[in-house]
Amino acid sequence: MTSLESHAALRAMALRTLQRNDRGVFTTPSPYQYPHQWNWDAAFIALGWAQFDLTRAHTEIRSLLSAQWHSGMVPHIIYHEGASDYFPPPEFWQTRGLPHGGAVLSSGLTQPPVLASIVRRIHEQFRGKPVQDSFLREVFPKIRAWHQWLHTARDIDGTGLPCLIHPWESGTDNSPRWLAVLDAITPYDVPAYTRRDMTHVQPDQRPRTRDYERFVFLIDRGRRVQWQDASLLQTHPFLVQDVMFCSILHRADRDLCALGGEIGADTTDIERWIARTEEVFDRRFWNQAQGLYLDYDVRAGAYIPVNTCATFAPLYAELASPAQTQRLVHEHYNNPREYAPGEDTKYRVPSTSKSEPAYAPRRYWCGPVWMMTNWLTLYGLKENGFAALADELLDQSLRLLETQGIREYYDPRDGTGLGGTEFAWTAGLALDLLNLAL
Ligand code: 2M8
Repeated sequence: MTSLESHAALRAMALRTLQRNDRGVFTTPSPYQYPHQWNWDAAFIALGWAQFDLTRAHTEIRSLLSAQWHSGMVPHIIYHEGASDYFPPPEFWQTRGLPHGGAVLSSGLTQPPVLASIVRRIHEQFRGKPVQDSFLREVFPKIRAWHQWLHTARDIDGTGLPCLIHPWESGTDNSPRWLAVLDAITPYDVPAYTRRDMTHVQPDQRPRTRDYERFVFLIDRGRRVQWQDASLLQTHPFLVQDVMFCSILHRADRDLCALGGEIGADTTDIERWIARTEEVFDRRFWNQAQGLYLDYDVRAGAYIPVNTCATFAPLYAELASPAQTQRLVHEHYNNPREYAPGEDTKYRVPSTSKSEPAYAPRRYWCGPVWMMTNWLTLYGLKENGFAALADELLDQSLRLLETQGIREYYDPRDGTGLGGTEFAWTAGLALDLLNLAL
């Protein structure tokens, strides 16, 4: 097959995957494992839909925002169709009827706010179309309210860098960067529950039992304080500032500011968030000795000394200086003991550095390659002058998709497709990557 033919085949497969997961007003991440709407998945899925059907892309985003809480939070799981065999079911969160909650059944957590950046990408493609222009006017204030909530209700130290209250908010659930923080927590009074996440995926690829127990414990602590932001900041046992989340938010703030400019909105508050993040980001996250960005454990008042691919996210946010960029690329991204292919791996970017004791090439966020983090890293490289490295990552990503199918994640050693099949955000990302390959 020529590359043109294989790209056309991938495009068709990506569309079939979106259609397979289409529930009319929202798209499931995968037909079996995740039968509801997820926040950042929905954004990437909308980007995919936009390549075929702009109205369907708008519907995806409208459905997501229809679950926005009165506080401004946009939740991480939205149960448009009620319960399923997924754990946790909607009632488990105890979010129904909360005065600061939303109109649609949802979790009590949020997820990385990539939405503004995706709306901007879609807008750039369809600017000038009346449906797109009115869509932008409709969603802009809602996304701004979400960002405002993140920069204020989740701000514990005046930096405006939001705190996360659960590893699920990072989207990288069982990443080794959270393991020591979780280990320091002793769960008690954990409600009875039955895991369902291993029905469709092998247990050795999923989070460990002890981590899952803490995931459930943290949900229980959240619901006991009715998910009130002030109480969570004061008492919640898990409180971290995440390099990747804050990078995604910063990029999204900048994209939102540009979108606000297009519709003549007042963007003073957004400009303030942008300036504040630029001022505090390095102080909070940069580790000069290691040449890495590290997450921060707010409860312990300490850096989390774990090297994962989250360290490349500031490139995507354009928060890294030229000197920091050089160190990230030469000491880490190109290092065969960490992220570069070598004797032990063929594919970039392992989600956890190969040098980490917790690196596990098949276990969920502990090592496998994810299209979402490849996408982020690719744009980071491209926009910081590393065109050849970005092209190489694009080629590798397309090869994985074309040879292994549209999977949830991939083994960096030989590329084997793993986790959920027919994975919708992977399809959305594949379609965006194909645009880059044109
Ligand atoms: C995974 O997270 C959910 C919990 O939110 C799970 O494991 O059950 C993560 O990969 C997350 O980033 C993703 O949004 C979600 C759906 O694809 O699955």
